[in-house]
Amino acid sequence: MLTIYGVYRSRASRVYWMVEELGLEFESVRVIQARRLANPLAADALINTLSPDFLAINPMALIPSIKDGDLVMHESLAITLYLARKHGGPLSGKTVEEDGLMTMWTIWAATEVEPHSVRIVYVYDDEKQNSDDGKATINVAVRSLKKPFATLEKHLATNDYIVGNRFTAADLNIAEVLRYAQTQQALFDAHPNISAWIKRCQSRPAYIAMQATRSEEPV
Ligand SMILES: N[C@@H](CCC(=O)N[C@@H](CS)C(=O)NCC(=O)O)C(=O)O
Repeated sequence: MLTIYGVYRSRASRVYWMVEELGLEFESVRVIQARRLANPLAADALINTLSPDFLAINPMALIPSIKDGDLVMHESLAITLYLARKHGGPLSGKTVEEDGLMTMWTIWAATEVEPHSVRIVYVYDDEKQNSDDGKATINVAVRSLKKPFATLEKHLATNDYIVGNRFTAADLNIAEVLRYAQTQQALFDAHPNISAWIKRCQSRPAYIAMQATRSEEPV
Protein backbone atom coordinates (compact mmCIF):
# COMPACT_ATOMS: atom_id res chain seq x y z
CA MET A 1 0.00 0.00 0.00
CA LEU A 2 1.22 3.49 -0.85
CA THR A 3 1.38 5.87 2.12
CA ILE A 4 1.46 9.65 1.63
CA TYR A 5 2.63 11.84 4.51
CA GLY A 6 1.38 15.41 4.32
CA VAL A 7 -1.69 17.57 3.95
CA TYR A 8 -3.49 18.72 0.83
CA ARG A 9 -2.65 22.36 1.68
CA SER A 10 1.04 21.85 0.95
CA ARG A 11 3.27 20.62 -1.86
CA ALA A 12 1.72 17.21 -1.17
CA SER A 13 -1.15 18.44 -3.41
CA ARG A 14 1.04 17.41 -6.36
CA VAL A 15 1.22 13.85 -5.11
CA TYR A 16 -2.51 13.72 -4.30
CA TRP A 17 -3.27 15.00 -7.83
CA MET A 18 -1.02 12.30 -9.31
CA VAL A 19 -2.60 9.44 -7.34
CA GLU A 20 -6.02 10.66 -8.56
CA GLU A 21 -4.73 10.67 -12.16
CA LEU A 22 -3.43 7.12 -11.77
CA GLY A 23 -6.44 5.85 -9.78
CA LEU A 24 -4.14 4.49 -7.06
CA GLU A 25 -5.24 3.29 -3.67
CA PHE A 26 -3.34 5.02 -0.92
CA GLU A 27 -3.27 5.72 2.77
CA SER A 28 -2.81 9.31 3.89
CA VAL A 29 -1.01 10.15 7.13
CA ARG A 30 -1.89 13.69 8.10
CA VAL A 31 1.34 15.58 8.84
CA ILE A 32 0.95 19.35 9.07
CA GLN A 33 3.65 22.03 8.59
CA ALA A 34 5.31 22.82 11.94
CA ARG A 35 5.21 26.53 11.11
CA ARG A 36 1.42 26.44 11.25
CA LEU A 37 1.43 25.44 14.93
CA ALA A 38 2.17 27.67 17.92
CA ASN A 39 4.06 24.89 19.68
CA PRO A 40 4.83 22.01 17.33
CA LEU A 41 6.74 20.13 20.04
CA ALA A 42 3.93 20.22 22.61
CA ALA A 43 2.82 16.78 23.81
CA ASP A 44 -0.70 17.33 22.42
CA ALA A 45 0.40 18.95 19.10
CA LEU A 46 -0.97 17.56 15.84
CA ILE A 47 1.53 15.34 14.05
CA ASN A 48 3.73 17.83 12.26
CA THR A 49 6.98 18.09 10.34
CA LEU A 50 8.97 18.33 13.60
CA SER A 51 7.30 15.37 15.32
CA PRO A 52 9.88 12.65 16.08
CA ASP A 53 7.75 10.03 14.29
CA PHE A 54 7.81 12.10 11.11
CA LEU A 55 11.49 13.05 11.43
CA ALA A 56 12.19 9.32 11.38
CA ILE A 57 10.61 9.31 7.91
CA ASN A 58 12.07 12.59 6.64
CA PRO A 59 14.93 14.16 8.63
CA MET A 60 14.54 17.26 6.40
CA ALA A 61 11.28 17.96 8.27
CA LEU A 62 9.39 18.68 5.06
CA ILE A 63 6.21 17.29 3.54
CA PRO A 64 5.40 15.44 1.38
CA SER A 65 7.07 12.07 1.79
CA ILE A 66 5.82 8.70 0.62
CA LYS A 67 6.40 5.11 1.59
CA ASP A 68 5.83 2.55 -1.14
CA GLY A 69 6.71 -0.89 0.10
CA ASP A 70 10.26 -0.52 1.41
CA LEU A 71 10.89 2.64 -0.58
CA VAL A 72 10.79 5.98 1.21
CA MET A 73 10.86 9.08 -1.00
CA HIS A 74 10.76 12.83 -0.49
CA GLU A 75 10.59 15.75 -2.93
CA SER A 76 7.11 16.21 -4.36
CA LEU A 77 8.19 16.63 -7.98
CA ALA A 78 10.38 13.51 -7.92
CA ILE A 79 7.56 11.53 -6.29
CA THR A 80 5.11 12.39 -9.10
CA LEU A 81 7.67 11.37 -11.74
CA TYR A 82 8.29 8.12 -9.85
CA LEU A 83 4.60 7.26 -9.52
CA ALA A 84 3.94 8.02 -13.20
CA ARG A 85 6.92 5.90 -14.23
CA LYS A 86 6.01 3.02 -11.91
CA HIS A 87 2.39 2.82 -12.96
CA GLY A 88 3.08 3.55 -16.62
CA GLY A 89 0.48 4.74 -19.07
CA PRO A 90 0.39 8.05 -20.91
CA LEU A 91 1.44 10.14 -17.91
CA SER A 92 4.96 8.73 -18.02
CA GLY A 93 7.61 8.96 -20.73
CA LYS A 94 7.14 6.54 -23.63
CA THR A 95 10.84 6.75 -24.53
CA VAL A 96 14.12 7.58 -22.79
CA GLU A 97 14.03 10.90 -24.66
CA GLU A 98 10.57 11.74 -23.30
CA ASP A 99 11.75 10.77 -19.81
CA GLY A 100 14.72 13.08 -20.22
CA LEU A 101 12.53 16.00 -21.29
CA MET A 102 10.06 15.39 -18.44
CA THR A 103 12.96 15.49 -15.98
CA MET A 104 14.39 18.60 -17.65
CA TRP A 105 11.12 20.54 -17.48
CA THR A 106 10.51 19.42 -13.90
CA ILE A 107 13.95 20.59 -12.77
CA TRP A 108 13.35 23.82 -14.69
CA ALA A 109 10.13 24.35 -12.73
CA ALA A 110 11.84 23.61 -9.42
CA THR A 111 14.84 25.86 -10.03
CA GLU A 112 13.70 28.64 -12.37
CA VAL A 113 10.07 29.10 -11.34
CA GLU A 114 9.28 27.82 -7.85
CA PRO A 115 11.74 30.02 -5.88
CA HIS A 116 9.81 33.03 -7.25
CA SER A 117 6.25 31.70 -7.40
CA VAL A 118 6.38 30.42 -3.82
CA ARG A 119 7.24 33.89 -2.53
CA ILE A 120 3.91 35.10 -3.91
CA VAL A 121 2.05 32.37 -2.02
CA TYR A 122 3.79 33.20 1.24
CA VAL A 123 2.71 36.86 0.93
CA TYR A 124 -0.91 35.74 0.51
CA ASP A 125 -0.62 33.15 3.31
CA ASP A 126 0.53 35.93 5.62
CA GLU A 127 -2.29 38.19 4.27
CA LYS A 128 0.27 40.84 3.36
CA GLN A 129 -0.69 41.24 -0.30
CA ASN A 130 -2.06 44.74 0.28
CA SER A 131 0.84 45.98 2.38
CA ASP A 132 3.76 47.92 0.85
CA ASP A 133 6.20 45.14 1.79
CA GLY A 134 3.92 42.47 0.38
CA LYS A 135 3.40 44.37 -2.89
CA ALA A 136 7.16 44.92 -3.23
CA THR A 137 7.85 41.20 -2.72
CA ILE A 138 5.21 40.29 -5.30
CA ASN A 139 6.62 42.81 -7.81
CA VAL A 140 10.11 41.36 -7.52
CA ALA A 141 8.77 37.81 -7.86
CA VAL A 142 6.66 38.72 -10.92
CA ARG A 143 9.66 40.42 -12.55
CA SER A 144 11.76 37.30 -11.91
CA LEU A 145 9.05 35.15 -13.49
CA LYS A 146 9.03 37.07 -16.79
CA LYS A 147 11.89 35.09 -18.40
CA PRO A 148 10.62 31.61 -17.43
CA PHE A 149 7.09 32.63 -18.44
CA ALA A 150 8.34 33.85 -21.83
CA THR A 151 10.18 30.55 -22.30
CA LEU A 152 7.13 28.44 -21.50
CA GLU A 153 4.84 30.71 -23.54
CA LYS A 154 7.03 30.11 -26.61
CA HIS A 155 7.10 26.35 -26.03
CA LEU A 156 3.32 26.23 -25.74
CA ALA A 157 2.86 28.21 -28.96
CA THR A 158 3.59 24.99 -30.87
CA ASN A 159 2.75 22.37 -28.21
CA ASP A 160 -0.54 21.76 -26.44
CA TYR A 161 1.35 20.04 -23.62
CA ILE A 162 4.92 20.05 -22.32
CA VAL A 163 6.12 16.70 -23.72
CA GLY A 164 4.72 14.27 -26.31
CA ASN A 165 1.57 16.23 -27.13
CA ARG A 166 -0.34 14.75 -24.20
CA PHE A 167 -0.79 15.50 -20.50
CA THR A 168 2.11 13.97 -18.54
CA ALA A 169 3.71 14.24 -15.11
CA ALA A 170 5.70 17.19 -16.49
CA ASP A 171 2.48 19.17 -17.03
CA LEU A 172 1.25 18.27 -13.56
CA ASN A 173 4.52 19.37 -11.98
CA ILE A 174 4.78 22.65 -13.85
CA ALA A 175 1.09 23.48 -13.41
CA GLU A 176 1.42 23.02 -9.65
CA VAL A 177 4.49 25.25 -9.47
CA LEU A 178 2.84 27.95 -11.62
CA ARG A 179 -0.34 27.75 -9.51
CA TYR A 180 1.57 29.58 -6.78
CA ALA A 181 1.62 32.65 -9.05
CA GLN A 182 -1.96 32.35 -10.25
CA THR A 183 -3.15 35.25 -8.11
CA GLN A 184 -1.24 37.46 -10.58
CA GLN A 185 -3.91 37.79 -13.26
CA ALA A 186 -1.95 40.34 -15.34
CA LEU A 187 1.02 37.97 -15.59
CA PHE A 188 -1.21 35.20 -16.91
CA ASP A 189 -3.17 37.55 -19.20
CA ALA A 190 0.14 38.55 -20.79
CA HIS A 191 0.81 34.88 -21.59
CA PRO A 192 -2.28 33.47 -23.34
CA ASN A 193 -0.70 30.11 -24.24
CA ILE A 194 0.18 29.48 -20.60
CA SER A 195 -3.29 30.58 -19.49
CA ALA A 196 -4.99 28.21 -21.93
CA TRP A 197 -2.64 25.33 -21.02
CA ILE A 198 -3.05 25.69 -17.24
CA LYS A 199 -6.81 25.82 -17.75
CA ARG A 200 -6.59 22.52 -19.67
CA CYS A 201 -4.53 20.99 -16.83
CA GLN A 202 -6.80 22.29 -14.08
CA SER A 203 -9.95 21.11 -15.89
CA ARG A 204 -8.90 17.50 -15.47
CA PRO A 205 -11.21 15.46 -13.22
CA ALA A 206 -8.23 14.34 -11.10
CA TYR A 207 -7.21 17.95 -10.40
CA ILE A 208 -10.80 18.92 -9.58
CA ALA A 209 -11.07 15.93 -7.18
CA MET A 210 -7.79 16.87 -5.49
CA GLN A 211 -8.92 20.49 -5.09
CA ALA A 212 -12.30 19.40 -3.70
CA THR A 213 -10.58 17.45 -0.91
CA ARG A 214 -8.07 20.29 -0.38
CA SER A 215 -10.83 22.85 0.07
CA GLU A 216 -12.38 20.72 2.84
CA GLU A 217 -9.15 20.84 4.82
CA PRO A 218 -8.82 23.45 7.59
CA VAL A 219 -6.82 26.50 6.46
N1 LIG B 1 11.36 20.67 -2.32
C1 LIG B 1 10.43 20.11 -1.38
C2 LIG B 1 9.88 21.24 -0.52
C3 LIG B 1 8.97 20.71 0.57
C4 LIG B 1 8.46 21.82 1.46
O1 LIG B 1 9.00 22.94 1.51
N2 LIG B 1 7.36 21.52 2.19
C5 LIG B 1 6.77 22.49 3.09
C6 LIG B 1 5.25 22.48 2.94
S1 LIG B 1 4.73 22.95 1.29
C7 LIG B 1 7.04 22.07 4.53
O2 LIG B 1 6.98 20.90 4.85
N3 LIG B 1 7.32 23.03 5.42
C8 LIG B 1 7.52 22.78 6.82
C9 LIG B 1 7.06 23.93 7.65
O3 LIG B 1 6.69 24.96 7.05
O4 LIG B 1 7.06 23.83 8.84
C10 LIG B 1 9.31 19.39 -2.13
O5 LIG B 1 8.97 19.83 -3.25
O6 LIG B 1 8.79 18.37 -1.65
